[in-house]
Amino acid sequence: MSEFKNKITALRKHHEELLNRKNEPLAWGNGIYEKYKNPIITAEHTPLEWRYDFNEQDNPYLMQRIMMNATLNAGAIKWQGKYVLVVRVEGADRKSFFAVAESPNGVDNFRFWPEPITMPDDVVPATNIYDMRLTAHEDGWIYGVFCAERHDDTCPGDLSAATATAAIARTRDLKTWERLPDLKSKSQQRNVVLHPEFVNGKYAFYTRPQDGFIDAGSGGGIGWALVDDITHAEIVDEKIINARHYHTIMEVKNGEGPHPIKTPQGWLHLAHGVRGCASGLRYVLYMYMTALDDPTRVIAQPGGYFLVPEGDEYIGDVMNVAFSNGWIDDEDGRVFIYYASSDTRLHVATSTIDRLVDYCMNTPQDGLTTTASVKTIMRLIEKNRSTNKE
Ligand code: M1P
Repeated sequence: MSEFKNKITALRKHHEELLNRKNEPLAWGNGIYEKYKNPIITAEHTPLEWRYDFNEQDNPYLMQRIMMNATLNAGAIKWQGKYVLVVRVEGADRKSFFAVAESPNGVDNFRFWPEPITMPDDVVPATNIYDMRLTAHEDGWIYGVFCAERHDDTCPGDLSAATATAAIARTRDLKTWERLPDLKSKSQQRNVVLHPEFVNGKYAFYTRPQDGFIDAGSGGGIGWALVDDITHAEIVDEKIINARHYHTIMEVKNGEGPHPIKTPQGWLHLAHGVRGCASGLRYVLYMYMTALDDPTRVIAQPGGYFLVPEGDEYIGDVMNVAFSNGWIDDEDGRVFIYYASSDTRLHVATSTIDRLVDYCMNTPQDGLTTTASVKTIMRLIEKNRSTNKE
């Protein structure tokens, strides 16, 4: 065999070993969920055919002709018995695109489908698209709501001025996507999520109004808006349902993660909160619950964060970021939480509906002052003293 063919064989073997690598839960977590030893999808998991030209004449050095930078912020769905992610893949050219990866068990053996998604453009094409939230809606369609980023042409001299808009597409097979017009809104929008059920006969969106591309500014938190026609979606009334507060994990920004999971006790929400510090912005995940009869009424809000970047997760393209826009609630009550670390690679954490509801209902709320936090700790100490006496 030629040296070139040997190199290809070794490359394919190395790639297969990575794709087939078993994952294991880490010991000694927090009891709320288990994190896992390995990331589930990295840039190295992308198919070799997307990166290498295997023609010896054209690529004698077997170089990567197209490099991949990151695999992050994936929408998630259980589909035909498989754990399926619509991954945000980012090339070395900084453009993100969507690609489907599936696993037989949700924690390892993720494999990309052979081709990335070709997403149709809206009337005004976007420069970049990312962070799809998947919703299997009761109308029968699977919707993907994602951010469409365009240059802000009101600032012609500023090459980093951009606008964020919520884009909407729908599919029945995750392969062919019908693009609908972008969500019309007075403000910029990112982290927009479609609720899975009709509310008062309308489509319901979790929103995140923001003053600028980066700054949430006067947008007070996670919002909610009802829309009559998803094929011409427009926000007319928007109300904030999960507000930001001073000196909390979501002081600067927050945003809905995947669509909430329906449980007998209420809707279970996963979201991200952002605060500023000397090393930049810190993105962490948090949870809350809303009432079944009114998904805008918060019934539980555990204080502080739920999941943060730890160890190697802290390092990457955008440091100190944990972000999630996909989770799967399985038939047996297990929940697979897919999160990205530092905008670089994807991980899974596993829990159950029961544990997550318990976490939401029984974790003390943030009292918003040091005095309140110490009182909360003291109450637990006293409780443990009386338990230990029994
Ligand atoms: O870089 C961290 C995250 O920043 C954005 O989130 P938000 O809109 O809340 O600031 C998104 O661009 C997200 O993709 C990214 O992970």
